[in-house]
Amino acid sequence: MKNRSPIIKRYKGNPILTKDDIPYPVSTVHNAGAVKHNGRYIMLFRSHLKNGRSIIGMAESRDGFSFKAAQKPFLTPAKKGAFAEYEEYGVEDLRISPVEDYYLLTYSAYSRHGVRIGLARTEDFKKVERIGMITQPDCRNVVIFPQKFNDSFARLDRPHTGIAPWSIWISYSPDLIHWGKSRIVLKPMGYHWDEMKVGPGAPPIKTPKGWLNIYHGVFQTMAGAVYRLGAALLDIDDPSQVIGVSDEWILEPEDPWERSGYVPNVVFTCGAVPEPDGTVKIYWGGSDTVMCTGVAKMDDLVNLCLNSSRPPL
Ligand code: BMA
Repeated sequence: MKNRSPIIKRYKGNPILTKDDIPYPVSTVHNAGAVKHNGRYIMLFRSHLKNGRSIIGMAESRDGFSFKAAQKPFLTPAKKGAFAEYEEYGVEDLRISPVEDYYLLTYSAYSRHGVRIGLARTEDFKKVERIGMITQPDCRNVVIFPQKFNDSFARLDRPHTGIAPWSIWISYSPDLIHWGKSRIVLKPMGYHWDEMKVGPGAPPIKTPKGWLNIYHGVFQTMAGAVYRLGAALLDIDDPSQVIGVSDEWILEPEDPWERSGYVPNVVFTCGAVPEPDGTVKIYWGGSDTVMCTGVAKMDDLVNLCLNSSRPPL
């Protein structure tokens, strides 16, 4: 067992949330954004409905491990108004960024026009206010930094183009609606575990040595794609600058529910909660089917980025 995830210690009670825990009909529970709000852990998770489209549900916990799902879904596709046209096929993979005294929620919105990112806001996880669609297709995996840089919001995202591999970019905005000054941050590396694509995972976490970015990397095999997690460290004042990227992945599919399910061989994160004791609880979907968690020491992740770095671009 000594080679199992030395960096992230999996919780023994995984999976922590499955479709059997949800009081309304769903066929999966995965890829949850996570945050600690008023001392309670909140997960906003994705569920496939039995028509193959996705909605977002909510679960709460006192300890970050044992979660209870809310009676009703948290966010379902808008039925009317400006958002309806772009959410028709479902809402997925929501991230939660704590900013000042509220939370920004970014989620993939699917429609006949492609996938783009919706931005919403909540203060209490009871009332949600949609703000705008903030990307064109196909730009996904938007995570907003929890603070401004020179009066601008900043985000990492994952645009897609046919002539370069899916990579992580950064953009800035004065008002959360208009985004620009885009720059590339991190690219997949050839013949490496993340060679097919990389995308932002959990919203960046501030550490004394830089912004910790837990991201996903994908490798295409003869048996399909394998999704793993990696770690990168970005400069604290100028997060477009990469200080280091761990050459090794930090988590790969190992448990049975990570190796088989709706989409086999997937660990995919949308949320991580930093703790005052220097650890971080990382939440990930296993095989697009169940939710799992594990604990890492922030210093271990940071040191991996600093001591075994591969070139970012
Ligand atoms: C990505 C997203 C994720 C999913 C992953 C593996 O493209 O759709 O929601 O977890 O694929 O299927």
